[in-house]
Formats: sequence, structure tokens, C-alpha cells
Amino acid sequence: MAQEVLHGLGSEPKFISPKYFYDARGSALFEEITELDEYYLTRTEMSLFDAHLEDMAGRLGESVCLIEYGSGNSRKIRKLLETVSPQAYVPVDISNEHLQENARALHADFPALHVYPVCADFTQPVAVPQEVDGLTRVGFFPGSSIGNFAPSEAHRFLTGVRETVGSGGALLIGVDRKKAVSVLEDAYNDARGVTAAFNLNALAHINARLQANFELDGFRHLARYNAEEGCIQMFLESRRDQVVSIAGETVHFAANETLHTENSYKYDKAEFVELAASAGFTAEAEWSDDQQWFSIFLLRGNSTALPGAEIR
Ligand code: AVJ
Repeated sequence: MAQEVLHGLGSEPKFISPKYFYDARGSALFEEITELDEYYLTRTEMSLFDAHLEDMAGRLGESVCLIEYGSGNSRKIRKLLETVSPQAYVPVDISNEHLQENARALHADFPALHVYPVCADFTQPVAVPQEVDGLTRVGFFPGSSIGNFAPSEAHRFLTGVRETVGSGGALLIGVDRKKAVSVLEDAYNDARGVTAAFNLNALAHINARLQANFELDGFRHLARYNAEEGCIQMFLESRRDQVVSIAGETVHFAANETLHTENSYKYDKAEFVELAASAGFTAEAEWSDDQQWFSIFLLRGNSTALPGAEIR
């Protein structure tokens, strides 16, 4: 972690990975974000699941193995488990602790469900256990988590999922859509300042983990839409000229210098369908709200050979 953080802070412009938001306090702040008036994403996606779960389940059929990428979406996965009734559930997460907790909590409510946790970095293709052979593999990646990947990384991720689920396998994925810039920017600049606290918490997390001395009142939260890139970008802007020590090294911030903390990519429907196609998926169904602010796509693995093999 020290090496990774110092690499980003030594770069020009400075950056850190958005994964540093998520210590215990950061996860609690994210939960709070999902309930904000301005943050329409979670609420919109949830209502799409509520309205269309039966349709989704019908399309997925029987004898399903559900593979969840990142195992932190307990409310959504429960709805899916109840309606799809999969034979097996494979949560994939980089954190063994999250996996164990999740498996334990689910076992209480779904005692008959076979759970096969896989501890892995899902930016790589994931090997699922032999026990699920013969079942239709269905990936699940809700919440617009794909938004944290740049398009080239998203392509690589989807290609890995396509490899894991195979032809005839599927991916159910939540995607935040392009829309009026004011709506996007308000979602990341809420009036109560919860997103600001969430952004600044990355510094508190680094302080605790790397014996650093970031002063949180020395930085301000910035979030704006980058139209060329098609993403919301979050930054922490230094309020003054200052020096911070981190894991025995010192890092200088000029006044108004920015530290880039997150990209959150937004997609047009056609853009996402094309991205999926480039990874060997056909968009079989799409569910969206009246304003088309958020979409859930059901992607189906093509039966043809994997495209893009030559560019790997
Ligand atoms: C969890 C990556 C989907 O991009 O909207 C929320 C994270 N950052 N507010 C998003 C986030 C600031 C969120 N994702």
C-alpha cells in the first residue's frame, strides 16, 4: 500500500486509487451517500430490480450459478437469490474477511444454497469451482461499479467475465447513464457534504494505515464532469502550500494543487452496448427508468470465438 500510494503522490498530476475510500468509516459514508436526495443511482437501480426481477429471473432460466463480482451488495443479491433461486452462488472478492462475513450472513437465510466463495482480484478472469459445472453462469455487477474502470479497463474486465461465464452465460450489470451535467455534478456535490467527507476520508484512511499526517482541513472536495472523458472526476485540492509525511517520505502540495481520487464513467446506451459487444457479449435486454438515468443490462455471452484475442 505504501508503495502504491507514494507512486501516485509522486506522479504529475497526483492521484490515488478510489479503493482507499473504503475503510470502515468510508464504507459507512458510502452507505449514507446512497440515501442522499442528489445521489439517484442506488435508488433508481433498486426500483428497477423491484419492478423487473421476475422478467430478469425468467430470462436467466433454471439451473443458474450466480457469480457476484465484489460481495458488498447484500440487499440486491438477496432479492436476486429469492427470485432467481440459483443452484449455486459464487461471491468473488479481494477481501477474505468480506467473503466470510457475507457467506455466514447468507447461510442463515438461504440454508439450502451452495455458496462457493472465491478470494480473487476480479480484474483478472476468475476460475470458478468445478462444483458448478453444468450450470448456466450468470455474473452480477450492480451499482455502476463498472464506472470506476476507464473504458479500456472496462473492456478488459468484461472480456474476463465473458471468459468466465462462457457462451450462453450472462452478465447482469448496472450502468449509470449520461445525462444533464447539473444532475451528474449534484450527485457528487451533495448539499450536506457527505460526498466531501467520503472523499476526504481517503486521507484519514492513509493517515491511519501509513503513519501519514494529512491535515483534512488542508484540502477541499472537488467533483466535476469531464465531458471529453465522459466521467465525473473527484479531486482533493490543497488549500495551501504544504508538506505531508507518509510512510517516512515527504510529499509537497502547492496551493491549489489537486490530488485526483476517482473517475466515475457514464455511458450512453449505444456506447455501452458497443463496449459489451467488443468483449463478446450481446445486450439481450435493458431496463431503465423513465428519465433513462440508470440502466440494468442483461448481457449474453456470444457463441462465436472471443473477439479481441489478437489484441491481447
Ligand atoms: C461505488 C463507484 C459506483 O461512482 O458513484 C459515490 C462511488 N463516489 N460518490 C460512484 C462514489 C462518490 C460510486 N461507485
